[in-house]
Amino acid sequence: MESLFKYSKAVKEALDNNEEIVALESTIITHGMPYPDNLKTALNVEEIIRKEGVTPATIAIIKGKIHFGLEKEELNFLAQESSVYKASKSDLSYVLSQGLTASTTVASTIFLASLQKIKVFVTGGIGGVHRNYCELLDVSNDLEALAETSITVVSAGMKAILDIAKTKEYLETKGVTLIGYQTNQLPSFYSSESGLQVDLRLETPKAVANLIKMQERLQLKKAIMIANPIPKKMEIKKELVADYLKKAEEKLKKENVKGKAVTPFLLKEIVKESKGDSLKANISLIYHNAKLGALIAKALNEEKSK
Ligand code: PSU
Ligand code: MN
Repeated sequence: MESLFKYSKAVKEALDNNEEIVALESTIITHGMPYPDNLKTALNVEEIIRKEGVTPATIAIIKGKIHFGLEKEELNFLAQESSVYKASKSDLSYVLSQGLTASTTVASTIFLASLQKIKVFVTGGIGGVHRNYCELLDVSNDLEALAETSITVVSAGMKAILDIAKTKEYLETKGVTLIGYQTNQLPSFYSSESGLQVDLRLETPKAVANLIKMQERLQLKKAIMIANPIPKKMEIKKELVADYLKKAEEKLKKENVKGKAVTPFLLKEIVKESKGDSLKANISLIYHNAKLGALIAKALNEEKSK
């Protein structure tokens, strides 16, 4: 049978030599940001990771093949093509068996990364329990995937458009370890704080690497979520975000947007409401996460060689 997997040269080499890799999702590129910011951000994120001597592996599905590491033309295509499908875990077999092209969400990316034994994944913010949860049981598959996958996810918390308190509870129920990186507060994506405490806190990439090693010794097949607050000078105050979100939600209701279109719709509306400030914040938090993810991957490799 023909292989489902395609590797960029750099990722192939890193996998063969057992070198550090950081996995990246592609829905941020196709649905999370407008062109050309999406392309610029994707390229910069990869560069930040490379600068630390770690290999980035952006994951996406192109013509029915799972790509680990994208060439520049492929990134360029995904960034500009507006009809690319957003594939969560429930869409994977469909997309692959139909030979389609799709971006991968946090859920599907961490699943695919774990197939290659990649241990660290970086994103902006994870999906979670939506705020109209009681009306419609809209809970991102990201949370189930975190409950089933051995990988460390570096993010700036849950996306601000979600019910953050419920998402936090859900993670606990599912046995996902939530760590505040140099913070006692759960960050909330555009803001460094959420008003909610995190119980567990770590200070260094090495401490995170030790935690990952322990999780492996225990064979706990759960994700570890590292909540890395957006740098204070780039943050948007949470009261202001609440304001933007309220307006975005009114529009969502009026236009009756549902399902997988909800997250991209709200993110886009908040960019408009904030006159681009939220996009700037989104970009800078991703860069910040990329750096930390690379440092954790490096620390993990140092621990391994001891
Ligand atoms: N973070 C961002 N922008 C995004 C996403 C995350 O900064 O676009 C994407 C991720 O791919 C995440 C998805 O997995 O949104 C969640 O969507 P849903 O609620 O439909 O599961
Ligand atoms: Mn959703």
